[in-house]
Amino acid sequence: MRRKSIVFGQSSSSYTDSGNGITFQGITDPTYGVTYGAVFPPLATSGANPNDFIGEIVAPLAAKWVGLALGGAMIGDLLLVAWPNGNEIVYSSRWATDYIQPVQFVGPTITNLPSTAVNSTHWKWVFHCQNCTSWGGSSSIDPSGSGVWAWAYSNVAVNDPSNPQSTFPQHTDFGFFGENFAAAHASAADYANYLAGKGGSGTTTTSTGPTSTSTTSASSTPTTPAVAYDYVVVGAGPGGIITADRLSQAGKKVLLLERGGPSTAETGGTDRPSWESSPYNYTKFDIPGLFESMFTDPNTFWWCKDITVFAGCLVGGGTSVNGALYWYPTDSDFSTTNGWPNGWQNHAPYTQMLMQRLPSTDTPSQDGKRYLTQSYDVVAQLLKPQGFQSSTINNSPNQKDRVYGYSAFDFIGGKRGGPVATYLQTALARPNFTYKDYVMVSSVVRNGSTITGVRTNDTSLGPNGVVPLNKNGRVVLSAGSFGTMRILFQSGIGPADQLAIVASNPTAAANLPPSNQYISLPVGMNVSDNPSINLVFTHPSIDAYNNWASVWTGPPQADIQQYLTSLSGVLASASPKMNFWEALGGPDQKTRWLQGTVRPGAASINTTNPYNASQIFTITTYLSQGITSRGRLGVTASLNAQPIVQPWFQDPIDKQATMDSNHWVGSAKIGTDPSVAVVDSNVKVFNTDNLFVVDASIIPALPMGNPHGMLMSAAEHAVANILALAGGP
Ligand code: 6FA
Repeated sequence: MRRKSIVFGQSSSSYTDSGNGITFQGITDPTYGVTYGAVFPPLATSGANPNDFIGEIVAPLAAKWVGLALGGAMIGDLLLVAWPNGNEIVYSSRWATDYIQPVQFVGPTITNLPSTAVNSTHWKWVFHCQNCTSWGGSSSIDPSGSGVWAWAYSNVAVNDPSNPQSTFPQHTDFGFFGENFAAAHASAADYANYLAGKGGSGTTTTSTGPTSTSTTSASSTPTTPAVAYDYVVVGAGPGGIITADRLSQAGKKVLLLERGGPSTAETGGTDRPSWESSPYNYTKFDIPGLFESMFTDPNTFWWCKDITVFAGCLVGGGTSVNGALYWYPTDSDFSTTNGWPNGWQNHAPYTQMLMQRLPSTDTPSQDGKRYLTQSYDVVAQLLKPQGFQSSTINNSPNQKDRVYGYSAFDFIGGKRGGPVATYLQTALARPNFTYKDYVMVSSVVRNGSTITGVRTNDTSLGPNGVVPLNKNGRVVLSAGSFGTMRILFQSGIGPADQLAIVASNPTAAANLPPSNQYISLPVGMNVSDNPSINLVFTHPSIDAYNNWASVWTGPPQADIQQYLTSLSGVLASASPKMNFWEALGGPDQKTRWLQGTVRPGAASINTTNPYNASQIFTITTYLSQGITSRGRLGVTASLNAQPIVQPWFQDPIDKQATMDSNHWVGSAKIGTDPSVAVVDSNVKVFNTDNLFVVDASIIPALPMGNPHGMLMSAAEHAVANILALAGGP
């Protein structure tokens, strides 16, 4: 059926490129400043229309590669990709059968036109694309109508820039726009001039064209009415997965949306090390020993590229990429002293629910043995004389003063486990639960205090990508400390200065509610993260495991065999081997807690003194519960999320007691007073009827240990409160 009208965040318009005199129909993406345009020859007066067009991509040098999908979808679509290499533009046509590396596509004939160039600020690809209006898929270009084009952008360079068929990492970002082909026709004379490298008369001819039927991309257009849900949960990190599982268990109709793609093999992930072959199927995210490689690989598609600190953008969120250190919460983690409102102190039933679903282990190797324990032994010798006691830490969570023990993890069966291997799997088995990945939520749609839907970049979910809610339906934001903050800002909820930044971004501004509906709340304030210091030592007994440098490309053969055949050995655990805690007094009479994490190897060494690199180990010391310093998170003009006031050592006494830990909490803090908190005791956003937050951002102050165990207990409690709160679906 012919698509009559589609409204997008951005629709094409006519512009003339002063550099080449060509009048294109296209857009400039406001976030990255990339221009995409096309111009077609005149429509045929009889017979088939021409199958070519002239296109251009003009991008700042920050764009390492840019792509266009000519049917608006990645799969089964003609994809064009280009990047600069020195003063040349390298390009190719590609095809993808899944959300994987697109491969060479033979069919189109692409020729560079003379205005293709690279200068000191931009690169410009101007090209003639022949045999480019159909490609044998379910979509095609109707030169007399309109369609959806998708762009892809990356700030990470391709792997072999001189090779048009180079592989490249997953795009940093992507988006859609409406392309009005009918308005994109040049006169025959102008088109001929354009092909010859001359400008035209500067006019384009607009044709309404014949009204014949055409095929368009099914994946970019809603072909059926949008499905409404009781609950839409945004973000499949630990907070979102637990929330979505419990809501669907209660019989609610639940949609879980995740901006990234698969992680472990169970979720469809395929990023496997070269040293592993069939029948084994373990990805980087499955094999605990590959944790350290997350930070050293060239192709880091798992990190969110629009957040300036480490954050996981794939199913599982942080729990698919983190060190998986897993601590059952202490009672003090949920105390009023630690900022929790009344009603949250009895965490035990929720922690029990968590432990039942996800027990911890301090012997992740499946043969029951511990490996690479030399650093544990050396540090134990240091701690014992100072009165530290050894303990199985998660057996007595409240006993933390001068205690050390083997590191505990939420690995399962020698592989990464966490909420993805447990809660997500039970949710996926329910017919009332739907999971969609590669869906980016920008804002909630609201009418005053009532949320009516969730705005996404996926137009198959509803008109303009808006997912509607059932009667009394609710939205839960679980996009993490940075992601939730950005969605709130783009929904007109937050401090005035951050809403002003959103209002000055043309794409985001179009979706803001009227300013008299803005909700002023301290989103992004009150943020903390553990200040930490890495102390690097050498000791003759240490095996630094080549500082984990070859673990992705080629760890020792014996370790590979042991892991693949029995899920045992060094590779069955992440790098940490020991943890310890101590309570520190301060001149302000407050107790601050110090956590230590001990591991072979070292991430950063800054010394001019000689040392034996094969014998290094690290003690990371963090300040955790009790620190008083707070920072602030916010967005840049292009809406990248970032810390705007660093949270470490704002209070000099924090500093006196003892530097980034990726444990960000507090940007949508829970509390009872909307002047200092963002969500109430039921995790409902103040001054809204049906908007909730369940992720690390609600945590008012750092817990005793690495936070995701405590966060998952809080998520169990939060979702129970949401279900118990009257007025829902
Ligand atoms: N915590 C621990 O307890 N132990 C550790 O060992 C540990 N290590 C690390 C670590 O090594 C790194 C490198 C990082 C980054 C974190 C670590 N943490 C550790 C912290 C822990 O992982 C986090 O505290 C925890 O994952 C926070 O869980 P949340 O549910 O609050 O948020 P996530 O960021 O995990 O998940 C958010 C999800 O939403 C992501 O999947 C993201 O892709 C998705 N999302 C974001 N914006 C979205 C949007 N607009 N639309 C759709 N989806 C979106």
